[in-house]
Amino acid sequence: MNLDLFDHPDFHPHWREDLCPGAAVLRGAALADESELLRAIESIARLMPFQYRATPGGYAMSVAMTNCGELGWVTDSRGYRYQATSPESHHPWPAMPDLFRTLAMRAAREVGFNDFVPDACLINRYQPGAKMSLHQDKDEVDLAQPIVSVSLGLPAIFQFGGLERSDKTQRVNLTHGDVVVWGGAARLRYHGVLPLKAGEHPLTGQYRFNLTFRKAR
Ligand code: MD3
Ligand code: FE
Repeated sequence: MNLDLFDHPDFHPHWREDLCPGAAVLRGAALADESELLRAIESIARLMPFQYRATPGGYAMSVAMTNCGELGWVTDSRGYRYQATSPESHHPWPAMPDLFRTLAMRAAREVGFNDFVPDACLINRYQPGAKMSLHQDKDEVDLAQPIVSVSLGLPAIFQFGGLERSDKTQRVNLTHGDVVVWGGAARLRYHGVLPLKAGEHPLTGQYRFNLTFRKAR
């Protein structure tokens, strides 16, 4: 009989890397749920297809997006905002799967945000070349609540800056299964994602998915 924990197929250790006060990477924290998370993304995308939205300034985003939960993040010529329905179908976003909510709440709690209950989950899909320019997340009402992000599929280089756009940025590799909690002093820091390098991931093919969980209202 083999009692070695590391030989158990469902045992996934994860470890914490603090980036700065308020921001911590939980490396591998989503690995135990990888298949279920990806199946859920597929079923959400069947109901609410990924869209390439336009920035308020009229640029087409290279990242395709959909949402689940009570509120979804959207952008168009009228601006950035959260809304309860899809701009295309006017239907409510699919419910947030319990697994998503539980994973996000557990991660936030591990970093000291004990009352985080997300009401919005933005699902970003990157293909080779897709990027996200340096920005702040400030469309949420309560900036004391953190944001939790889950990376799946191809790896990305994340840029983490300061409170001013011109502050120098550090690069952080985000790979399949990483969960990051961004709160406190890190909450309003500029951040972005460098153009995705082409590759083939055994579970997601040419894509990277990122789930961002927020308390929007
Ligand atoms: C740091 N998404 O959707 S998640 C976004 O990988 C977004 O798709 C990126 O930035 C992605 O807005 C990065 C990591 C993240 C999210 C929110 C933050 C980092 C953050 C808020 C403050 C500081
Ligand atoms: Fe962001």
